[in-house]
Amino acid sequence: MVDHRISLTRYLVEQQRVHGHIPSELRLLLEVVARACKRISFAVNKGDLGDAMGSAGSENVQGEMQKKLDIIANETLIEANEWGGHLAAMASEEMEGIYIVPNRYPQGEYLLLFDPLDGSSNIDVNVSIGTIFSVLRKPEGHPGVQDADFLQPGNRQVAAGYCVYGPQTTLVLTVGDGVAMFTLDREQGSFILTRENVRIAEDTQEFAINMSNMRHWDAPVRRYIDECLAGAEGPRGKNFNMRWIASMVADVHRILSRGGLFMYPWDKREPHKPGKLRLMYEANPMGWLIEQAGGAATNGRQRILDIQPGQLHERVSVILGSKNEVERVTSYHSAT
Ligand code: P6P
Repeated sequence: MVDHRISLTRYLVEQQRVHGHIPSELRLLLEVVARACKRISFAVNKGDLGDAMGSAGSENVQGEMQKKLDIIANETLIEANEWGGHLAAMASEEMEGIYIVPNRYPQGEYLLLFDPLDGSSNIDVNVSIGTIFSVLRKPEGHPGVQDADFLQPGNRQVAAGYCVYGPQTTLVLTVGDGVAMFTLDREQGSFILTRENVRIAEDTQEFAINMSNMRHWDAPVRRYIDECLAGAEGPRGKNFNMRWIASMVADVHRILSRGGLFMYPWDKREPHKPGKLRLMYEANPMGWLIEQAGGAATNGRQRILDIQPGQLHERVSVILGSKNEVERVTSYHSAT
């Protein structure tokens, strides 16, 4: 039987050849990233049958305890991408500084940023986790690559996506022409197009936030959640549902699949930090995907993709998802 399904490879070739959306170097980069995600998926899916579970006994640059799979995922992405000639450098949540492609390999024109395994506190309890990635062009006009080359706003991304390791392994991608989803066919070992032109409804009755932080929130967030909790008898005139997976990839995948609002806002616990999540390799790629699907993403006051980064690992307050709800929360901030 002829397989009429469209593979990731064919989708990317058509984005390159038919739509002219991506050059061949970027197509090759995305195929390598997808192959790396496939390998990470196989390591994650082994669970206790492999020897990759549990803590690595080390801390990452963020001072967070590393899981063995955090390190394996990071190394998998580095090794898969360093030799291909399409990248100048990489940056990762698991590494302090940038990783410049070694001189023994040709240097390319792209920069790859990633959170190699987001939500890794969920690994040991078998809850969905994922890899988040973002691609920028290396600025021209100077040889080599510098840290500052990475400090570009999210509106300069040329590709962004994630791979969620859940009941299915699904790669979700945008190159600026909408959002497409590819499910891993484990029998053939290839990602198959299962959804494209993904759209998020502008309204929702489902929000995602860690409610245990309620007493630490700023007034606009507190007002929004209180109104949701007041339900049909309250000012919103409708009931709301709540979800919190504590894995951004899984929460965002649900929102891309059925709408919703995700918030990890600034709070009083560490007032000097603008938020918990990272701008460059979490909020920017997720924000672009959400916008490409018709949603919105702000830090409460500004479009996330317009934020000019000052540091590679800087954090940001994140409010993203169904457009009308993001605009409502953002309006509550501007009212203060
Ligand atoms: P909390 C995972 O550690 C993560 O970075 C995101 O994936 C997730 O949304 C958030 O932190 C969960 O944070 O404070 O609820 O454990």
